Amino acid sequence: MKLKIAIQKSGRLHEDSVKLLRECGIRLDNGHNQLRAEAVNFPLEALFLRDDDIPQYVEDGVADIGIAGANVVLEKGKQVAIADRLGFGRCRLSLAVPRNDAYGSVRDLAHKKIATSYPRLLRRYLDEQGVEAEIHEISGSVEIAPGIGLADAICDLVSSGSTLLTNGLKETETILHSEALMIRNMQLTESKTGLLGQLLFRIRAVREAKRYKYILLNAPNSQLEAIHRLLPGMKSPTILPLAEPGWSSLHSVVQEDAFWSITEQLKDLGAQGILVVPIEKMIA
Ligand code: PRT
Ligand code: ZN
Repeated sequence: MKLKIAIQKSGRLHEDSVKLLRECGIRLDNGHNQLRAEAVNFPLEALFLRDDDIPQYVEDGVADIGIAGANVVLEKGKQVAIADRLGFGRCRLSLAVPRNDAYGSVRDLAHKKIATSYPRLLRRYLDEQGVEAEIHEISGSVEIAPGIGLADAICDLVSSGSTLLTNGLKETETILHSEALMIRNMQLTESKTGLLGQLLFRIRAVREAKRYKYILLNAPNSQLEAIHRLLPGMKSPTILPLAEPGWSSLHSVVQEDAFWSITEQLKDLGAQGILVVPIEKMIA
């Protein structure tokens, strides 16, 4: 019995999805097969699909789980559950209008024509805002619609904003913040639920590890307490005596962001030879 995971075949989410599995210690052996791959060291099989099809395959149980953007999952509205948010593939679904248009609020879009590949999410947003507008569904190159007179505004994914800029558009409202999601079939068997639990446990350990660094430093014994207070670590730091009398080596973990704000204080307390190294997995 294997857990079947649907992954984007190629595109923006493919690399990060495969990398996530690899960081979880799961190696895919796909030989020359472009459609599926077996994991060599975990009971898992990957199916490579177009991202738009992933929610349907997971709903139908062709795949047990899948990785797709929240934008796709919510737009498709299939009966699937969200198992975790994965933190990559971040973007936003936004409204944009020609740069030179006067724009005060979303009310200005009333009775206008808006081009999008996300009619369902856009409809929901406009309804919430009480704005009546015409939604024109197109499947690609949405950003050129206003320039060729096809629409007055667009609703599309944005990350850096450069596509909007080069097409003479300005972003006016964000209707969804998106990232890759792990979705799951609603009727997984008990044993597949168990396997998914193991996978999610690894994913969280990898994610947790990325937030922290392992720190090693040497310090005079008299300052160990003060340094320990700056570095709460996991539970308590490891302290090893150095060959030089009165000195110890202290090992702990520290949040990446916090580290930069305490470096000066550590040095003021006499810490020397500070090493900060990445952690691969972290299980609290
Ligand atoms: O072939 P398949 O159907 O599988 O792929 P696809 O072409 O439909 O999707 P793909 O690979 O482009 O994107 C897959 C997923 O990546 C999306 O569903 C989002 O969840 C996520 N993602 C993250 C993005 C972007 N960032 C993004 N910037 N998807 C698309 N874009 C496009 C956007 O549509 C616009 O054309 O990039 C352009 C804007 O980018 P900026 O940087 O110029 O603002
Ligand atoms: Zn797609």
